[in-house]
Amino acid sequence: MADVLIALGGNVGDTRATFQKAIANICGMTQAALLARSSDYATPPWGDERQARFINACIEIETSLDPHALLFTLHKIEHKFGRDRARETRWGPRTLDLDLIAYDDISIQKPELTLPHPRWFERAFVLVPLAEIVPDRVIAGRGVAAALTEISSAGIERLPDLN
Ligand code: A4P
Ligand code: MG
Repeated sequence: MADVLIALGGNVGDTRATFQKAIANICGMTQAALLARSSDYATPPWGDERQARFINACIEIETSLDPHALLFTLHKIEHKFGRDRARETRWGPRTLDLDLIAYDDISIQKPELTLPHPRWFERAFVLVPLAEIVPDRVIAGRGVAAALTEISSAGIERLPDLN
């Protein structure tokens, strides 16, 4: 079984409801156990600032799928929840983005799958939820909580749990 960290993001539609359903799909479709789920956070748009704020979260799962099969399944789930890559711009609005942050300590350097995610430590919208669930985790030689102290998390708001 592999220990996997996944970042969720979205800013089109009812993103928090999408996350709930997407997490159930991730566990169902990847034969995974959900080990941890962060709170949802409202985050200022990064990259292209002329769009609605995002909701972001992170989960930790345990799965027996290999990294490529897992990414393929995540893409299927993005599509199921309305993601249309053909119509979107890089860093632009989307219903659901599922990024693989880390898969055990595996390192892969391919365009279609880079592990750990090459930009995980640069983005507060990933680091804030990640530090909530795995503050002591070391990814590619960097501690999660320590990485968070090196960037600004201005404007990020933790949202109350949904009932
Ligand atoms: N790919 C390679 N490695 C990975 C990996 N570890 N996990 C490939 C996931 N995918 C990986 O991904 C593009 C290609 O990367 C895929 O075909 C996959 O095979 P994508 O998800 O289609 O592209 P993207 O999400 O537009 O680009 P990228 O670079 O992942 O950017 P972001 O940061 O995910 O951009 N602001 C806030 N506040 N919150 C957000 O969630 N998200 C974005 C999207 C922009 N601004 C944001 C947020
Ligand atoms: Mg992505």
